[in-house]
Amino acid sequence: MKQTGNIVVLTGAGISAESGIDTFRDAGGLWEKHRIEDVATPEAFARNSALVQGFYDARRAALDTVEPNAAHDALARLDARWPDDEKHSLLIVTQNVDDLHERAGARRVLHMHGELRSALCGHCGVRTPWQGALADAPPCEACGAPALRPDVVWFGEMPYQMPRIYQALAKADLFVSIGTSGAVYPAAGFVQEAAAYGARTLELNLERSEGSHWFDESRQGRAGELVPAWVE
Ligand code: BJW
Ligand code: ZN
Repeated sequence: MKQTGNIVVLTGAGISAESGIDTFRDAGGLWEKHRIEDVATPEAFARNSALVQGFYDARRAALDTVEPNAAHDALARLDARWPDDEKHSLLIVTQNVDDLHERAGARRVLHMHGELRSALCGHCGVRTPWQGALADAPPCEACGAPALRPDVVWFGEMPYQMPRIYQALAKADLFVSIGTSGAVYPAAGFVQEAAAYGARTLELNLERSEGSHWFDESRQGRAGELVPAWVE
């Protein structure tokens, strides 16, 4: 068994649920009006950009009304105390587009599915910090293309920073997955990737997920309880 110096944490919508942000695949909220597959695709944006912009504008505005919870706080404490040297590293890979890890104080965070508080030029690829609505955004400052889009990764698009993630998985001694259903690839495959390189794997989720059987250990409960208990 390797030591647990190199840690990769993967987070999903379940870690922000107790902050009041709806998850994608649980009952309730936004997702009963729109199937995620119908709004989170480039085809949906091409078909009805107003619908898709409105969907993300509402979620961006809602960020002002929520706060990090005990699970985000615990990961921020882990980040603050975990060394970064030849024997230790930490990478928090989040699938979430909210900024609650950062607001809790975590620094080693990678947003593989993009960020609500960023806008992307679909023409030239420039990414710009963004707070307000995109529905009435001006043209791209870099190339003049008319419409900026949400800087999020839709189905069929390549998630951000995959080489860096696979490098971290390859050297991981411990892989911990928190609050994700394991329904969306490539993130759903990270557990097998890490295990193949010899990492111990741990799942913390409200219920058993589609990929639970891939983990060495799976604990069921609320992230706000399980994550502080694991970190401390
Ligand atoms: C709690 C809790 C509490 C609740 N405490 N827990 C067939 C096979 C394999 C792949 C494919 C396939 N067909 C198509 C694909 C590819 C496709 C894919 O995976 N499709 C699946 C539907 C099968 N993937 C892609 O297209 C990706 N790109 C890609 O593959 O590029 C090529 C490539 C190849 C190889 C390497 C690299 C690249 C892109 C996927 C983009 C996903 N985008 C979204 C939208 C982002 C913007 C936005 O936010 O709107 O990302 S979709 C949505 O799902 C969002 C999430 O990040 C993602 C994952 O959801 P998550 O976080 O797991 O949420 P839920 O709701 O599903 O689960 C929450 C969990 O929390 C539940 O289990 C609850 O129980 C739990 N929970 N309360 C603890 N209090
Ligand atoms: Zn541009």
